Amino acid sequence: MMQQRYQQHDIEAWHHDGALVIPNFFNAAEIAPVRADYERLYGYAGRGDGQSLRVDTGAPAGLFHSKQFMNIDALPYDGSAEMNLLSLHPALTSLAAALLGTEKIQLYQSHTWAKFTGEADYDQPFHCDYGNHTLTVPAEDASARTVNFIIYISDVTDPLGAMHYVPKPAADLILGPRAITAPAEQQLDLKAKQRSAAAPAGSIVAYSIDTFHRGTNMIEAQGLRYTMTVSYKRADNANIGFHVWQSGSERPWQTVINNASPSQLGYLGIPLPGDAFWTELTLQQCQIRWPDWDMQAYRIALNSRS
Ligand SMILES: O=C(O)CCC(=O)C(=O)O
Ligand SMILES: [Fe+2]
Repeated sequence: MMQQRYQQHDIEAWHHDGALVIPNFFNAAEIAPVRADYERLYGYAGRGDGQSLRVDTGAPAGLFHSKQFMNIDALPYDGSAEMNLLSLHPALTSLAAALLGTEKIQLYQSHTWAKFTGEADYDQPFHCDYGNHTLTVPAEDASARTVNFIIYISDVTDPLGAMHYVPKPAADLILGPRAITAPAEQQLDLKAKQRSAAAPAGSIVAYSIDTFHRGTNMIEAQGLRYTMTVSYKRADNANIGFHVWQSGSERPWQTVINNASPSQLGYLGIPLPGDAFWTELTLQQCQIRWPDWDMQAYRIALNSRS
């Protein structure tokens, strides 16, 4: 059995602070093939002249700008099985389940993000991410919120634009009932309490849709920052969403389906072996649709029911 990669105090820290950095959560062998895919997909060196771009916005802690959001692709990826299964890695799903307090979880977001020094001024204001994860606001019950991971595929230092966050107790002292982006008057107070999520490749940061945080600018010349954003919610939580996995049938889903375990596919909404969805007909038709999907576990469960 795989060794658990977190401690009970990590779970408590996440609930208390709204964020948690676990250095070297993934080992070098797990990250290497994914890094190779990023290099092929996004390039190795910075673009333009690779010198830091500083836009004087006049804002106390940066602004959002569309150029910050380039080089983003969603699951399934045009890459290796390792890249496609990283979001569903058992160590990660185990942590997501522990943080949400239930085994019944769903992957609702998985996207890449490659940032390069000089491609944008990546400095953002403090905000929460719920604006495009729900039509409402963060629930008061943590299990009805989200776990949002950033997985570091390359080293993420401060000069390479590490995310900064404000631990919840400090944010609560500064902000009352809040908007998605903290008001300009409070940005400097939040900045005074910010912590960096800087950590080496293989590390992860876990936060939630009610955690105030911001992207920071890249200032290291020719720098690159490769990350993957991966988010989980409770399986029955229709108040949260981001991607619709079923859209884009021309995308390389076979890399996920042919390589994932039944429980990993379950996190995408595919019924588990033994579910009433699986009948002789649905099994046969799924095998026609995905000829290289190993459906043995589903077949065995069906046969043992009859
Ligand atoms: O990439 C990061 O470090 C954080 C970016 C961010 O918070 C956002 O775009 O919502
Ligand atoms: Fe954010």
